[in-house]
Parts: sequence; structure tokens; C-alpha cells
Amino acid sequence: MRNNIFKSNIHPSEITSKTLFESRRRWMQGSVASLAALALPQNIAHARDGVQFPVPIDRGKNKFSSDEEQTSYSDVTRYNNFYEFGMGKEDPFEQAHRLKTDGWKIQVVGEVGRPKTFDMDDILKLAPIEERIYRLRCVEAWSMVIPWVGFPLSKLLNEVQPTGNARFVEFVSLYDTEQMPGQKSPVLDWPYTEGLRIDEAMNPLTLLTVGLYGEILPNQNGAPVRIIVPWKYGFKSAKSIVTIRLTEKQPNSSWNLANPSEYGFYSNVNPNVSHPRWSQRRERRIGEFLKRDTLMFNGYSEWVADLYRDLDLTEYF
Ligand SMILES: Nc1nc2c(c(=O)[nH]1)N[C@H]1C(S)=C(S)[C@@H](COP(=O)(O)O)O[C@H]1N2
Ligand SMILES: [Mo]
Repeated sequence: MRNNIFKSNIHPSEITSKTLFESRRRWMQGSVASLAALALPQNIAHARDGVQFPVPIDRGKNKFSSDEEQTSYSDVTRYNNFYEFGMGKEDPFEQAHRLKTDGWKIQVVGEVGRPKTFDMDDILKLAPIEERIYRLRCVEAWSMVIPWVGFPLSKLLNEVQPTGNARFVEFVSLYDTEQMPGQKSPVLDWPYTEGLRIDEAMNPLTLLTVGLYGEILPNQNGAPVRIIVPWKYGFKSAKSIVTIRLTEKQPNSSWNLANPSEYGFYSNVNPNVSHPRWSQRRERRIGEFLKRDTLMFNGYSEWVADLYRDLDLTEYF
């Protein structure tokens, strides 16, 4: 049942939505936790072209993974930010079935020795696919814990051989106003773009992500391939990317262009630097009632604090 949803191109809500999502929710939330484990597919199926490329997922212990309680599948896939499909939290769940992911390609260009266009099959073959349970902290002061499926972005970047001038990496999401009705509204400068410093992009925490909860990535979460940068606010994690460009100059990012005083280039999760309109000290974990303290670098200091040794994080927020 679970896989069939993604094999067909039918939007989950068009099937028996309520029952399906309620039963899924019960599986995930644990009363039948062991049954759920049995029901989880062992392979992630890339079924977007009507062909299936099963890929084994390494569910081994991962030092980067959080052991906190995971946010329910239903919340992870119904409460989203994906402005290409509207600004409401449930808009992506309702609208993202419009996205056609067949034959998807990512071109990797710019300051590289070997520019290359990867199709999904090339990408899935680049490195062992791992499950990583990461906290995602939105700038709006809510957070989730999500079992992502992917591999370190560094594996792809090494493949194209960055030149000595490659200091930054830019990510560009799909631009197609027919598939993405939200792009008809000028809330952001489309296409959605984001950027990282090259050392941030090469950090082993930065994930090229193709799935979640052991399944192929749902459209509303950025299918078929997105970036996840767990120590930064969620908006740095660009969805449905088609271009990765290595550059010498710091690239633009859509949110930074839209409002530079609210969204900086770095956007590291930092409880000590407030957003101009609200504090970043605390956050609401989706599914929980009481707020919790926000952790420096979203709890990933051990692996990333060194990247910012020489930076004043109040100025470079
Ligand atoms: N292309 C694109 N990527 C995007 C966004 C977006 O609107 N468009 N929203 C960002 C924001 S603000 C957040 S919090 C995360 C949300 O990821 P999720 O919906 O998978 O939880 O995606 C980020 N990536
Ligand atoms: Mo966000």
C-alpha cells in the first residue's frame, strides 16, 4: 500500500486520504511500532519514470543522527514550506502533485573541472544511501525531527572536481510557472535559489536528499532531490533542485534578496541572534505542546562550530 502511492502518480489525498493517513500516523506513533518496522520497505524505490531502481538504504547507526522522537510522517508531509505551491502550510500537500519529476536532471556547472549533468539514476549510484535523523529548525521558530534518506553532498561535488576558485555553491530550484503556480506571485525572486560556502557544502552533515521515512521523497518535501543543511534555518535547504553552480563570488539567495535584514546569507540556527520580529531562543517542536530551548547550531556545534571561528555571528547572521 505504502509503495503503491508513490508508484502511481496519484496524489495521496485522492485515494482514501483520511484512513490511510490515520493508519500511517498510528504506525509511526508507535502503539504497533514493531509492526511498523516490519512494514517499512527495505529499499527506496525510484519509480518516477515508471521504471523502478531499488536502492538499499543503510539504516546502520550514524553518529550524526539524533535519537529524539521523530515527527509523525503525517506532520512531515502536510506541514511544509514550499512557496512554489503557495504560502499556506498545507498548500504544498494539496498542490505539489502538479510537479512532474520524470526524467529529472541536475546540472553541475561553474568553477568545476568536469561539469556534468546527472539524472536520478546517476545520482543514486554516486554513494551509499543512508538514513540520517536530523532536526529541521524553521526560522519561524518551529522544528521537526525527520529521518531523511540521502548521502553527503561532498560525494557529488568531488565527482565534478571543484577548481581552486570554487568558494561558494549555489542551488537553484525548478522554475516552471505551469507546474508551480506559486511562482505566478512575486513573493520571491524566482527561481528559488540558495547558497553555501564551499566548506559548508563539503561538511559531512550536508545531505543530498532523495527520500524520507524510508520512501522516495514526497513532492511537497522537494522531490526528487533537495539539500538538507541541519545546522541552518530550514530555508537554506533548497527543494527540487535542477542546478548546482560552484562560484567564486557569494551567490544570491531568494530570502536574502527578499529581505536582507531578516534573512542573512549564513542563517545558522542561533538562539542568541534574534530575527528582527521575534526571538530565536525557543522553538515549538511540531506535535509538542511546550516550547523548548533552541540549541546553538541546532545542536550540531560539535561538527560545525569551527567553520565560524573567525566570524562575528551577529554581523554575519
Ligand atoms: N524551492 C524551495 N525550497 C525550500 C522552500 C521553498 O519555499 N522553496 N522553503 C524552505 C523552508 S522555509 C523550509 S523551513 C524547508 C521546509 O522543508 P520541509 O517542508 O520538507 O519540512 O524547505 C526550504 N526549502
Ligand atoms: Mo523555514
